[in-house]
Amino acid sequence: MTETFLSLGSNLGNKEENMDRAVALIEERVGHITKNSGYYYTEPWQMTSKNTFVNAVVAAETELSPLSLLFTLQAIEREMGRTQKTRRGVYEDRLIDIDILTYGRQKIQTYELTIPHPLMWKRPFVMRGMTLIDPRFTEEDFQKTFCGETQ
Ligand code: PH2
Ligand code: MG
Ligand code: MG
Repeated sequence: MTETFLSLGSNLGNKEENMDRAVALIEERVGHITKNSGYYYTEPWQMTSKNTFVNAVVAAETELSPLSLLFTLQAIEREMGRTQKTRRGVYEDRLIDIDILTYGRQKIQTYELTIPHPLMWKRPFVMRGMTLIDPRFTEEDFQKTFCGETQ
C-alpha cells in the first residue's frame, strides 16, 4: 500500500459536481482517500481564462503501480469528458484535471512520469491544498519528506 497525493482541479461546467465525481471515482478505483483538503477557489494560474477554479488535494492509499495510477487517472478524466489538455503548450479550461503529486517517497523520472510533480512547489493552488491538509507543510518540509534532505 502506498500513499499518493493527488491534485484535482475543475474550471468548466458544474465544478463542484465534477470534483465530487472525481473524488468518488478515485475512492473506487485508486484506493481509500485518507486526507482531503476540501474544495477551495483559485484564480487561473499561468493561463488566461475568466473561469475561476475549484481545486483540492487528496491523499489515497493505493495498490496501483505509478504507471497504472497514471492510466487510471487518465481514464477517469476521459470518462468525465476531458478532451485535450493543452493547445500548443498553453493550458486550457477543463472539466477535470487530476495530477499525481507524490507516490510514497519515490522519485520517478521516466518518459511518462515525473514524481514528485516538478511544479508543485511553484503552484499556489497546490500548496494551498497541502497546507489545508497539514498547516505544518512548508515547501521546505515537503522537499525533505518527499525528495530527501539534499534536494
Ligand atoms: N492547473 C493548471 C494551470 N493553472 N490554475 C489554477 N488556479 N488551478 C489549476 O488547477 C491549474 C491552474 C494546469 O493543469
Ligand atoms: Mg494540471
Ligand atoms: Mg493533468
